[in-house]
Amino acid sequence: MRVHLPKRAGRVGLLAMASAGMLLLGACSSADDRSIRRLAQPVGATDRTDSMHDLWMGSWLAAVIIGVLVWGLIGYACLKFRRRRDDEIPVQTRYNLPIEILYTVAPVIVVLVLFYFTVVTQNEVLAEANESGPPDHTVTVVGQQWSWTFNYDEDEALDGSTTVYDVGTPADRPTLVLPVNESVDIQLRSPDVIHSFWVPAFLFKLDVVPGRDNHFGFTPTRTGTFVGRCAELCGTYHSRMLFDVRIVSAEEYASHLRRLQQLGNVGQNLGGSEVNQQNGLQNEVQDNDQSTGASE
Ligand SMILES: [Cu+2]
Repeated sequence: MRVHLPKRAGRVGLLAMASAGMLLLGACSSADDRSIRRLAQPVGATDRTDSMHDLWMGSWLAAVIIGVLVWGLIGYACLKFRRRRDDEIPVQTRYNLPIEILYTVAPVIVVLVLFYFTVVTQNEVLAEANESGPPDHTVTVVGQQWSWTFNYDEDEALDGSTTVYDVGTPADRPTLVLPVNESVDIQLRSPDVIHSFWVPAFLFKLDVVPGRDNHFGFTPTRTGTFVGRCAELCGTYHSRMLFDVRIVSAEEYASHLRRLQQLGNVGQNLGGSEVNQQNGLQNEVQDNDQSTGASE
C-alpha cells in the first residue's frame, strides 16, 4: 500500500517552512549577513587566520558536495527502484562488488584529502611567530584556576630586561594587550590542571597543560578588543575564566607595560603557590586546596 500524505498537510508544512525562513531572514543584520557568508566563523585578527578560514570554507564545500551527491543518490534509488504494484517485489541486489569497493574507497579518499589540507594548514598556523629570528615579543600566559596571568617577558618596549605581569580574577577579568603588526610568541603554563587558551577571533586554541611547555606564535593584524576564554572544563569556576585581548598601537602597548611596572607587577609570575600572594588575588577564595599548586 502506498502512503499518501494529505495535500493539506503538505501545504501547511510548506507554509510553516516559508514563514520560518522569512522570520530568519528578516532578523538578519549586516553583521549576521557577514557571519552567514563566513559560515559562522568570526572575522580573523592575526596573520594565521586566513589559512584557517580557507580550511573551514573548503571543508564545508566538500561536505555540501558529498551531501548533495548522497541525497541525490538516495532520492534516485527511492524513486527508480520503488515498488510499483502491490503484488511485486522490487529487484533484490546483494553482494555487489563494484559498489562495495566504491563505498570503501570513496570515504578513504575523502579522509585523505581532508587530512592533507589539515596538515598543510596546521603547519602554516603553528609556524614560528617570526621565522627569520626571535619574535618581537614573548608573553608567558599562565592559566590557573580560575583566571589568567599575562607575563610580558623582558620586553623591548620597557628596557629589554624587565618582566612585568598582569593578573586577573574571576570577578575582574584580565586583559592581554598586544601591539599590532608585531610578532608575538605565546608561552602557555599551568600550575594546576589543564586549561585551554582560546580567542575566537584568532580562530585558534591551544591546551595549557601542567608540566608541558606549549607555545604558538602569530602577528596581530588589526586593532580592537576581542574576547578570550578557557576552553577546557577545569573546575568550579571554569565558565568565569574569561579575559579580553586588546590589540593596540606600539605606543599604547609600551605605556601599558610601563603602567604595570608602576603598579609594582614586576618579575615573572607563574601562579601556583604564588597565587595567594599575587596582586589582586590575595582575597580570592581558594576552595580547592589542590588548585593552589602546593606541590611546587
Ligand atoms: Cu580553565
